[in-house]
Amino acid sequence: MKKILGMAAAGALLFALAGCTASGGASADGPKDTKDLVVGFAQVGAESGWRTANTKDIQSSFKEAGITLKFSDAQQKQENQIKAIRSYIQQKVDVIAFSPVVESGWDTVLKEAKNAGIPVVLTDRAVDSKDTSLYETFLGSDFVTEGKKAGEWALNEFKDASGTVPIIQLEGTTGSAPAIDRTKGFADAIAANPNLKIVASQTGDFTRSGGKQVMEALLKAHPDVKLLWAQNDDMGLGAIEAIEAAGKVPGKDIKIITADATHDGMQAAADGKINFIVECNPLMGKQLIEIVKKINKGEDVPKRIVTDETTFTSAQAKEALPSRKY
Ligand code: GYE
Repeated sequence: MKKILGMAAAGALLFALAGCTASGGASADGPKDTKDLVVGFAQVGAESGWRTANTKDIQSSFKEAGITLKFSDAQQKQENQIKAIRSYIQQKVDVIAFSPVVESGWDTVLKEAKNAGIPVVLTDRAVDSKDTSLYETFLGSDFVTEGKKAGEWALNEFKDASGTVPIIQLEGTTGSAPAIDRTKGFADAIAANPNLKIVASQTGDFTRSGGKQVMEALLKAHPDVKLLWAQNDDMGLGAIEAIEAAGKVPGKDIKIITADATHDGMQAAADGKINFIVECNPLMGKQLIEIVKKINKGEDVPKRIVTDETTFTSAQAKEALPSRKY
């Protein structure tokens, strides 16, 4: 028994070593046919319009490319994502891609993937692992820049204010890269004018119901609020319902900035209820497939791939709406 276990351990060690040296993830037998590739994708959940668009784009891009995609929805729970990743390791998929719900706590499972020789691609959200060899690349937005763009619009909008401008911030999922980074970018930008003051900042978990509920409570505590910075469209849309129910006019009595630029957000901006949207592009399917193909061929992939993004005022949203893809 001892001997068998010993052999198994030696085998595992060899396997681990092989995994560590397989540069770029190409197998020892050379690249596979694209149609034989299997990718496991561990999605965050279905919390927002952005996420729905992201899922749809990834699924349809893989279908189009003829690459098998195993897909799981973690319902915004890290433990479910970890389970999904472990099952992809067991199934020996060729590449694992996932959008980490929060930044911390991934090292163990990422090491398991590395030891099994399965390359990992981060899409959309980052991890805070110090060891960057645990993943091939991170494909996604620059969330600090997004927060900065939101803050810069606020700076300009309230540049002539003589007194305090009370701001409510609805944060995304606590501990997630977009919540951490958008908070930072916004704070850095508005620091240029001490009149701009965040009087309340709470999470709405990137959902419409979360945004509505939190805004209802915060409006009671801060009836003089002049600006809402909701870190995604869905929370902004939920907050708009709360603002209207409180007898105020969104976009006028309370100016509103959101992030994402999904269809529903852009519609609200075109209607004048949202004043400014910072775009965050969920259409990552094609880029992810290019990355998977490169990994399969053993080609180098840049460690960070940033998606291109813009911003929309109400007028620009009205113009762009008919041609929006999500
Ligand atoms: O802004 C939000 C979604 O990670 C960029 O997650 C993504 C964010 C997006 O729930 O709507």
